[in-house]
Amino acid sequence: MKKFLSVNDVQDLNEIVKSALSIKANPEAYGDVGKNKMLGLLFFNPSLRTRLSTQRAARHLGMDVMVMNIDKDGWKIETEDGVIMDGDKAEHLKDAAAVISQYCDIIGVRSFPNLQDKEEDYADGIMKDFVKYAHVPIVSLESATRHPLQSLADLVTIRENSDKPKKKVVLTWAPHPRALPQAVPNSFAEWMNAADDVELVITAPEGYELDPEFVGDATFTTDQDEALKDADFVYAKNWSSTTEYGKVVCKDNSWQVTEEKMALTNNGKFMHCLPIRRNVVASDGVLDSDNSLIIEEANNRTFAAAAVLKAILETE
Ligand code: AN0
Ligand code: CP
Repeated sequence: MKKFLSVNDVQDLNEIVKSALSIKANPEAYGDVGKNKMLGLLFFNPSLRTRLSTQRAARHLGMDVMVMNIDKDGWKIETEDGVIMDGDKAEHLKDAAAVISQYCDIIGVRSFPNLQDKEEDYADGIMKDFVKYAHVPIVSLESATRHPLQSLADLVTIRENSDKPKKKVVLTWAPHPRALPQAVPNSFAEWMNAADDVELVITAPEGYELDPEFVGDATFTTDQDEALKDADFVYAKNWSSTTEYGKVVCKDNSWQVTEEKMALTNNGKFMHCLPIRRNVVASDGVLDSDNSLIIEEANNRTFAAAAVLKAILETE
């Protein structure tokens, strides 16, 4: 694997899920794969799970890691091409990416959308520029449009928890006081559509439809109760409006995932990428129930990241 930005960078989906599960079963078995290799993790935005689980993954492979809050601790980065840099930005992304490539064998980048201009966000400029200007493989730690390490961990979690040949997976929008990116639901939909054992249903209020590129052949409905019927997995996530891009339009609390909502499912398991606002997105009763997979899902981030790093290291 030469980069990891979306499901399209994965040659064999079943193989990478298997690889993650095999590392999980025996995390010490691959301790030489990344010997004398350096991973750089660059954060333009906050993170708990991605930041820690990816470091843990690197350690399982015997890799060293450097982490940088590039937005706070580095020079202010210019991304425009050909500009006269006489403003407040001291370093161009093309130089930073090339320099970091001198120190690192793989670079991970987290960069959220600005949620102002959809076209600009969906162009995913920072991630694409790192791919263009770095000399080493780039791993997305969540871009403006996708969160592939999360989606791989989600698929691993779903496969671990059901061997049904077709699992009904429902991606449901849920309320949130702030405007959040569309990267997690986009990416989740894209990965679920690529999996042969998942029937995906997406439910969200009007104006929150995801881009057709990500919805693919999934069913979309604005009727959450209808969607939840017989679900094997319920994946909750807030995202900001599509029609009024980047805005919070719907504040309807009846979209919160509660025990009453979960009762509509087929004894369904509950998932969320975290961080989650309790009793806003989903109730304590759901999050702390035996059917909640949130902590195992976060645990699987380590093995998803390890499988991706291993696939890249083995390609070099
Ligand atoms: C981010 C998001 O919604 O994309 C990160 C989730 C992994 N969440 C928040 O900003 C709360
Ligand atoms: N799920 C996830 O990516 O969490 P962080 O934003 O804390 O890394």
